[in-house]
Amino acid sequence: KIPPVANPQAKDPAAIASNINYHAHYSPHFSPYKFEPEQAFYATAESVRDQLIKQWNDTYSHYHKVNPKQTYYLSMEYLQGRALTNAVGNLDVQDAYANALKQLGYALEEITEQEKDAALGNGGLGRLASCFLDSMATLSLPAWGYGLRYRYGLFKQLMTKTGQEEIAEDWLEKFSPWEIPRHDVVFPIRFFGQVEINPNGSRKWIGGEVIQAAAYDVPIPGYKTKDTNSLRLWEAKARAEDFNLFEFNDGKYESAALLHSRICAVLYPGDATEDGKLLRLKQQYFLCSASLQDIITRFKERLGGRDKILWSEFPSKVAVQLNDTHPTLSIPELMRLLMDDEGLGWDEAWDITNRTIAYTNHTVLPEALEKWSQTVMWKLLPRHMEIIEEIDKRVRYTLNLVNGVAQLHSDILKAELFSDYVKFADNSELPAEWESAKLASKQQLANYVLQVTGVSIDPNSLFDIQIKRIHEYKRQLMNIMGAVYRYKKLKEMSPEERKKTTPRTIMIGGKAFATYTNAKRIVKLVSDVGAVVNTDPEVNSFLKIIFVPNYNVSVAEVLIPGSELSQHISTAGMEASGTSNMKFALNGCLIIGTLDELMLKSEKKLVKKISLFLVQQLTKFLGCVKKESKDWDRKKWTKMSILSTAGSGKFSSDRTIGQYANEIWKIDECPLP
Ligand code: 26Q
Repeated sequence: KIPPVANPQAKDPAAIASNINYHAHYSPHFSPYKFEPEQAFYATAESVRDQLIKQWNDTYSHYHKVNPKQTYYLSMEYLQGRALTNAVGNLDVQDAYANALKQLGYALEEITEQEKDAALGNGGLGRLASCFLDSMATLSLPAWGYGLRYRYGLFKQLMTKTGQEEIAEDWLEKFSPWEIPRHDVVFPIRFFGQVEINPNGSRKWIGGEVIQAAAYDVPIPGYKTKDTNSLRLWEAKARAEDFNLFEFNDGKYESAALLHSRICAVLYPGDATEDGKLLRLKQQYFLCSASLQDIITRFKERLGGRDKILWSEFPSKVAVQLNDTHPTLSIPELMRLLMDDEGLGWDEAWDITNRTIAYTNHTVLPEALEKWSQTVMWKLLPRHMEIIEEIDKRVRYTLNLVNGVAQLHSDILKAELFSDYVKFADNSELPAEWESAKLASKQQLANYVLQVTGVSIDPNSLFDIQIKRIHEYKRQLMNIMGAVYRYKKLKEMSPEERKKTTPRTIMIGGKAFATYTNAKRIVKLVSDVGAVVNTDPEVNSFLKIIFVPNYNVSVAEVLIPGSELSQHISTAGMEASGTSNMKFALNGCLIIGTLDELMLKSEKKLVKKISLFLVQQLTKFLGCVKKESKDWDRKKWTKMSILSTAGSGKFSSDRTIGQYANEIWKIDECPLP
């Protein structure tokens, strides 16, 4: 009964329903005779995209006209998760779409669940990049993300009898309604080859192999603003002229051009320790070169009517932020482009590069820093190696400032900060409303756990959660040992004694790197311990242990709101900052964290080495756990929960990005009128 109408700016539910119906009929991805949830998702997403594209185009023309200083965030990873809920929320059309879908016979939640997570990242670093994109748009900042369009993102974790199995996550299996292929944006990327020295002394990188970087744009809407920025993802393509058809006819199908076009095939799934592999290095250079060529092209397009390029103005138009060491080849690449292509001298190029590029560090683990052999580097990027050696010579003895992800601020939770909020938390109606909101989230989480594991958990038990990549330094092992201890204690108790304990549901989730044997053994151990405890009728109403499979952004969106206690128990000195800790705190969850000596002694430059033994730590850990149970007096816990949310404003990524904009990038907002 609903007519299909192409009305991209539809705002009321009936018009939106018509637009969804239009896409179901005229977007050529599916048979128009089917309108099952999957088709309904794609048609809905395309309808939402209509709205995004208008704003996205307007934003681009606005930036083009105003020509503000713009930030470019370069990251090898973006953990975007699902886009539909985020888009309807940010466009403020959630109710309208829910209504429209109702007219078409669906609930919005049923449709949003159809979407696959875009998991082009591993963990904290990738998710931080995605949060930052969101905040940059929300704050109306002229700021874009650059990344790679991996054909396969992070693997999907399947739990089998033998533990974790990895299967490819085909996020592009059908297609992504959120990307716009930009056939007009293509840059050549060179690998290997040699350096040619001209009679005037200038140098040029020639020969080797050249492939194409092709752009795909993902619109990033902000919250309560029309500003819609871009995440530009590069895909590798072979150039037609590089196909040697004679060779191809001879049966040589694995031409260099074809091999190179696989650069973006897969995201490297290692989240901390990985050896330098040639393909990874190629990926990194591919991202840096394509993005910088694009940035320079845009700078030249926006000269404001002048025909002379004033390179000294470059840092007042461009800020580049490097997400960890992964895109640091941007530094010699910008130097190369400025010197070899644009003809600048070293000093001028170095001054521009220094004033343009900033770097954020995400790890304190030395083994997590990628190392490349000089032989490999000289072969793949000969001109860059010359530049790197020159930089090394010149800056070896100068101090360079970088910013870490976390400010060491041990006094943040001091009593004075919280004291302001005490009245607020004691307000008579608030605690009851707070508890009922938390209970509703716990119920949703319990439903989800039942759906994916078949185990039913009690929403009235304490929900104790540890979700993160599985790593020895993150000590999921200590957590599960604590759970085993708890189980043993419960077994020793009399039924009366058991009734006096606080019922608890321990949930652990996370992916283990495929070849990280110990991490995989921990995953298996957690699920095996769960299998014993959960089926023990004597204790299973007091303790349940769940391994939550396939932890990803969407799963986090269910787990974090339902949490009451979360575990951040990494070995002291090992975690750069953590990010989910802040999301838990914001959601009124109490966190148990490592007392990090390094943090307490941050003012002293030298910290004595602390050795840790698991057993010693476990005792302390169990001490904490005992205290939590005592605190599990509803009133007190609710108050702490309220204070936790109230005190976490500082950890908003909007605040972080606001500070980056002022202090590092020196960019202003550029809102659409
Ligand atoms: C390196 C080489 C080869 C292949 C992959 C990698 C690689 C990939 C991902 C190395 C590191 C990562 C991801 C690191 C990460 O997520 N770090 C986390 O970043 C958070 C945000 O700053 C911090 O809060 C966490 O403490 C830190 O662990």
